[in-house]
Amino acid sequence: MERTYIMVKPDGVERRLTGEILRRFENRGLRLVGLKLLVPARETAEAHYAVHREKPFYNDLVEFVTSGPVVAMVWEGKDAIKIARQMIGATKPLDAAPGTIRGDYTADVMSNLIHGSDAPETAEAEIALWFRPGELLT
Ligand code: IDP
Ligand code: MG
Repeated sequence: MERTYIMVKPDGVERRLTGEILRRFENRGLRLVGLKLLVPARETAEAHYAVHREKPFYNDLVEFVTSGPVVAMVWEGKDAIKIARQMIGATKPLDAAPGTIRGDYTADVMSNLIHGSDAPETAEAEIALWFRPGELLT
């Protein structure tokens, strides 16, 4: 069993795509073990995207992800990290295949609706960053 941090970004909440995204994860058979709606604090967003802090888009990215409410979630299942990344689709709009969340609902490289952890180590760090242990099912 594996856990992954998934977040509907402010554009996804604003566009009323939260239900559609939840439905896709439920249909795929992953188990929801944590869920909350919040406007991210700047420090949380900066820590979440720390790996990108030298990138030219970093400041805009932090601005974007703190611009409104997000839906923070933890999903559990066998190979949950890779399965979620597959469902989310590629970062570059041209590479985001139809049938993926990004490929079906966005063509913007930054406002791309959803985040998903990319590896077991980042999943663990992101879950700890966004959730207290008591907020997650066991
Ligand atoms: P990922 O979300 O698919 O893992 P990353 O490369 O980790 O993609 O980038 C994190 C986030 O930064 C992306 O989801 C997107 O919102 C934003 N981003 C990535 N590349 C660019 C870019 O070239 N311009 C603007 N924003 C970008
Ligand atoms: Mg990433």
